[in-house]
Amino acid sequence: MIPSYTTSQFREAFISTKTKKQSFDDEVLKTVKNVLEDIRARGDEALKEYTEKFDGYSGDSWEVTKEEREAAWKEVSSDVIESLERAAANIRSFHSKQLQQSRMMEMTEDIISGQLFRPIERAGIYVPGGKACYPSTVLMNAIPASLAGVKEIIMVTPVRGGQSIPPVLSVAADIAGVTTIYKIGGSQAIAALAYGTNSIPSVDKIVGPGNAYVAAAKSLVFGEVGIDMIAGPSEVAIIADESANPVFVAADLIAQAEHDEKARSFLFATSKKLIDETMEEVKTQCEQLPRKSIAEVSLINEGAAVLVDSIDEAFELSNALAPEHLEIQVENALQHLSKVKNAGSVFIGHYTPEAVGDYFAGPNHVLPTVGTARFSSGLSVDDFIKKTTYVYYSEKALRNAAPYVETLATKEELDGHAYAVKVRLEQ
Ligand code: HSO
Ligand code: ZN
Repeated sequence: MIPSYTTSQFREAFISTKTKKQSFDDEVLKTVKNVLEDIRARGDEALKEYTEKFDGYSGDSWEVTKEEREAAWKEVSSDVIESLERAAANIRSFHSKQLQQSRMMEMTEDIISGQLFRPIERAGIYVPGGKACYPSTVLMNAIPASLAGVKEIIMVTPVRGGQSIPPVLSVAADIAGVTTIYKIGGSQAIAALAYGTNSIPSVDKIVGPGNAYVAAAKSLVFGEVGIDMIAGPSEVAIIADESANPVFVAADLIAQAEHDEKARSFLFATSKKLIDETMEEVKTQCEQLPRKSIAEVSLINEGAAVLVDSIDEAFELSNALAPEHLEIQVENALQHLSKVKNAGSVFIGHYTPEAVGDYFAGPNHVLPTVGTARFSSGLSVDDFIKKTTYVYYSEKALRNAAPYVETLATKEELDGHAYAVKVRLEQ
């Protein structure tokens, strides 16, 4: 069911810059531009119209009230609450170690320099409400923000065919420290967060996944507000040798594929036997899968199995691809970790399925996709922190620096700069 590729065919199809480009459909961009302009111009009035039209919600207030948030807890079963709380504890523990103190780089009598680390004031978290309604994503987005010290964490999510949001999202929001939840979604919600309306405050940065409209809206408001990333389809690359269990490998390829039709599942294996057995397993396991039709489309259209000559060749391929998730299912897997150059998150050994990281282990599951792990990283506390540099010079220090600053300023024909130094030393 998963097509076979040679290494060079795989490179051509998935790694070449020609095939990797992420772009938005013209129609989507046009629609989103209109929505953004409309919300900027007409605020709440436009937001109400779009929310009625797209989400079927006609209420006058978008905020999920304290009472609604309390009531949600009674609608979610205790095993789900316990699992969310345990996952949250692991995510919190992992991310808390990313926190850094403001620091001084130099401190003498005459020169002090350093960096101030300050949280952004207000963060907006987009949580999809359609096919992909993931409470785990609420935890992954809000916990780093809360640890960073963001005062207001504003979550937006659309209602689904009614008046309220899924209770489990509200419970996850409480566990993760979300301050306010608004029942809005789509590009109109991104516009409201970016520009602010009378009832929705503008934020400094918007994070979280969404459909093509949400992604396009985030890319268009970027610059006026920060964004985390433009996420493409989710992907996994599995490096496997003959020690791998085809049942496990197949399960992980399918777990990726069930996300959506565009999800990408790749296997780089050193053993033909493993590939053949994995293919058989994929067929068998897909039969039992409730999301069989999604997974099959994804595996057939977007998947790939590549027979490689060696584990090292598999790593070369994987580094060139820069997958969002990389699984290393080979003997002594931990010893190969140092070969990873480009990947969003790595899952090591036969008993570390991506699923344990998606929900529970602690690292973030909001990760760079479609090769962007070459230059960017998964969501972390850093996404919610600004690093302001500072410097102090005494008169003596300025005197020592003056000739060099003046020379460079003169070279750049910026006499005003040179004078700003000179005038202080002349007095
Ligand atoms: N694999 C997804 C995250 C996720 N999986 C959420 C299940 N729920 C992207 O990393
Ligand atoms: Zn997943």
